[in-house]
Amino acid sequence: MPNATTRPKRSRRSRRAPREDSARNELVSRSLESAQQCLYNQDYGTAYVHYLLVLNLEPLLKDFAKESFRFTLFKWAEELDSLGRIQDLFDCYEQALELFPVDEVILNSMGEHLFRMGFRDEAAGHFHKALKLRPDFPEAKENFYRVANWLVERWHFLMLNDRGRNYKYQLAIQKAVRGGCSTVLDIGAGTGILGMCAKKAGAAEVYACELSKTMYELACEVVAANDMEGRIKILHMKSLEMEIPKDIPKRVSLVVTETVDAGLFGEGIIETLIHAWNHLLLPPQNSQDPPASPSETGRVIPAGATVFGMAVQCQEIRRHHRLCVSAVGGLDLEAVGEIHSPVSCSADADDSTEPYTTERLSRLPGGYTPLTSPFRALDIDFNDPQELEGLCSREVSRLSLTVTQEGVLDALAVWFQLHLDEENSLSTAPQEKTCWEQAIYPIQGPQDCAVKPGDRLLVEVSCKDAYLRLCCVAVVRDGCVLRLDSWEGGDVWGSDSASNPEVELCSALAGLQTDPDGPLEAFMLECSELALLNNTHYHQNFQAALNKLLTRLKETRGGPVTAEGPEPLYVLDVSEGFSLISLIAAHLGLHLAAGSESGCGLVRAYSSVEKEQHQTILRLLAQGNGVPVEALEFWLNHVEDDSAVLQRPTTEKLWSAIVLDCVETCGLLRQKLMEKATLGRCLLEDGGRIFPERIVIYGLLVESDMLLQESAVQGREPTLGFNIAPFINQFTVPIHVFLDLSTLECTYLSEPAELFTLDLMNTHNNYPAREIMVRVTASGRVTAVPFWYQIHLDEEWSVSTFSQESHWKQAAVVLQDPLCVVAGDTVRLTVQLHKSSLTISATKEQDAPVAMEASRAEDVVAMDTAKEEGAAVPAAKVEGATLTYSPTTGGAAVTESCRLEGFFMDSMPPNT
Ligand code: 44T
Repeated sequence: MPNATTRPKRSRRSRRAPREDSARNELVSRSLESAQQCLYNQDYGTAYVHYLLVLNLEPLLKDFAKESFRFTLFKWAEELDSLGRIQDLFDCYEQALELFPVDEVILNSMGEHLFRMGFRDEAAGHFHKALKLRPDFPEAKENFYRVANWLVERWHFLMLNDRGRNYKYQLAIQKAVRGGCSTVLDIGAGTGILGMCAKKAGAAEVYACELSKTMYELACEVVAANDMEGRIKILHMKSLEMEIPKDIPKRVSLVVTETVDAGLFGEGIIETLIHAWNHLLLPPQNSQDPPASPSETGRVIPAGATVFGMAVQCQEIRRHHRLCVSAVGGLDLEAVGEIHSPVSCSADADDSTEPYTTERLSRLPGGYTPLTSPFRALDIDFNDPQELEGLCSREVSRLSLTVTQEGVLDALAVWFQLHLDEENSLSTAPQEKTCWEQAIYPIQGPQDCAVKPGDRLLVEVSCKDAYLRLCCVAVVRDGCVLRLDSWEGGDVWGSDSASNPEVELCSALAGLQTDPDGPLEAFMLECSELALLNNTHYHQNFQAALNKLLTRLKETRGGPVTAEGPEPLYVLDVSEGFSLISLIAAHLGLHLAAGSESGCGLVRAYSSVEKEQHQTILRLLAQGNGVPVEALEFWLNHVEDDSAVLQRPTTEKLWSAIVLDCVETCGLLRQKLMEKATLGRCLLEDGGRIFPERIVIYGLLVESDMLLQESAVQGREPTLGFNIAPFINQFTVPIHVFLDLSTLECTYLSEPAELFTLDLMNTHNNYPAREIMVRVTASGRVTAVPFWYQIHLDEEWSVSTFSQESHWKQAAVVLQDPLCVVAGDTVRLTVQLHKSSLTISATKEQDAPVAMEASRAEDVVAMDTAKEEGAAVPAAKVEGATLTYSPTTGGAAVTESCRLEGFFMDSMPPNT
């Protein structure tokens, strides 16, 4: 316990304290003693109150008592958290930060609580502050890198690096201002660039509003750095809340905005502009009236947009949005019927679904095939308030498109042209060299919808809840109609004898009434969960590795044979999200028990899927595959209340296999992986295994401008003449996630190299840094080191996170100072794993400084040894050892222990 029993040295000041202070000193000293005593007794709440009193009365003790105070705070916060006293918890942190406003450990710890409660922006703000105070604070770094995207989304960098876009906006703004629009409002200011353009072009009054707090603060910094402080009024609010004259004195003549997403309307531009026309803009120029002075009318940049669409075949989209396999890992999936992703435009889509997702078509692994020519889906004039208001009440428009290419209909892809004014426009089309993604409207349905040239697709275009929706409702072939909205598979081509396309279309639509019984209930899984379910290789390898282990355990097992059959083998799957592994194990158990009396099989599998729908899918699949209900349990159903979590199981039973979910879809190792492995290992029976047993991290050197562009504003030149980069680049993070390495535009500068090995059967919490020499195979600038994982289930079976079928993306460390190399050079990579976050630095071998001080390396090794000894206690004793697990590495670790204890408790099989 830090400092708890040491007495403070008397300071000079207190020796000279006047007599009237003696009563206070007495109180301080007694409270301090009480605090220490309570801390010793683990009465953290009382200890905390005493410390508060002491430090408020005698701030000079802050240095001396800081460690104990933090420790008390973190322990008390854990208790408050487990009691659900969230408001009290945050009140305590607020008090603590009043005493220690620049304490990075407290800030970071509060950030972690905020993050877990779902306050992501606020959490990110705390991590950022902690990191500013101590840039090398590993816990804050890891936390910040994981959430920086919430604070400043990565596309800000892309947009600022997109010179074409910047230039066209500048031209359009200049033209409008010089043409007489003298009062300007920038809606969704971001870094403030468009407002600054207007000011520079000579606008008399410029206002800007921005709803994100971080972006607002950034815009203020940027505007001040460009000597425009006081000349542009920036408001931290949503434009919809702005009022005249409260926020701006009078209506403006120009609104500039780029509040558009890949689906055009997703950032709310329709509502934003309707409100702006009603409340913030001068009246529009009426086309029937003679032209009025630009200073008396209002206008908007962009002036309008045209939306285009195209039907595509794309395997990558398909496997993320629909179930594409009929069996995996020995399980027949027929029993479950239709499963689709939460992206749906169908009429019965509810709140849990989004109408579209976004992808850069040109970067989809495996590519895509256009099935129709691009078609015009919608035109919208942002300078016509009536048109904007009418948009959502507008009739659904129906289009009939001719299929030009044979293929499977997987999605409608959508992009647009943004008309800034009559002369300047931006396009987000897939073939454009821009940073824009396209909106993807996947086709849902239980089976592939094969189309061929000459078929016609019936597409409905509408605007509901301010989202643009495109829905392919039917395919018409040779006068027959295949409805896609209520299709249950099989041959449902309705007959339609008309040959005239117009008649054909109308009668096709007439046949589109919904089936009165409605379609069968379809299940929903997240896109990454669906891609995982579709990954046959992954399940096959798990099945093989589990089978090997379970067969061996069955053979080596003596043990009591009860009346119900042999003592079962316990398998725990602690995967996050939906997972079939527990069911695969239970299913294997049936075969292993073949011949015995037990109808239940040899395996009791425990799944940690939480969602009711997920449990239903697993139950249906169990039923469909002959797995009895008793063989599959939902672990979290046993933990009904907090007290159950804290109850200590008395059973002696241990697990035969524990399946850990090691890598997040984004390409990073899961947080707390090492701790989970350490604990998990202690809960294994003799001969039991953790899956995976080992993870090997691979990486290679690449030159990729794209990765640089997405991580920071590049180049030394000011952006449109403004000084912006140094401010926004504070939010640069050196790790790029959700990367599709197979389609990244880049040059490979080396072969893949083994960077690191994590041995989960023998985990460390701190590994010493490792150095790898990589031979350069091509000349260029090393700008990034993409990395991925080979997940070894056992000696024989493994899965890679970098494969066509994988549901994982890759990640990359981006080097802001590229390393110039020529073929034949050697690059020294220093790879450090702290908890579950990887840092990589690269130097050229000949000018490489000594990358690590020897003493530091020794320290790390020494720490490892100590931790290992603790972790290696025999299983029977570990129960107790883990309960008293008390981390010593500061706030982050302290808050972890609570959850780890929870995990430990959660992971014991229940009493039998
Ligand atoms: N993403 C494009 C969206 N805002 C672009 O807080 C293209 C995505 C994209 N502020 C890859 C590439 C790209 N009042 O800071 C944001 C937002 C703010 C408002 C005040 C309002 N009514 C609003 C609405 C939004 O405006 C800023 C820009 S919004 C989206 C821009 C590069 N992935």
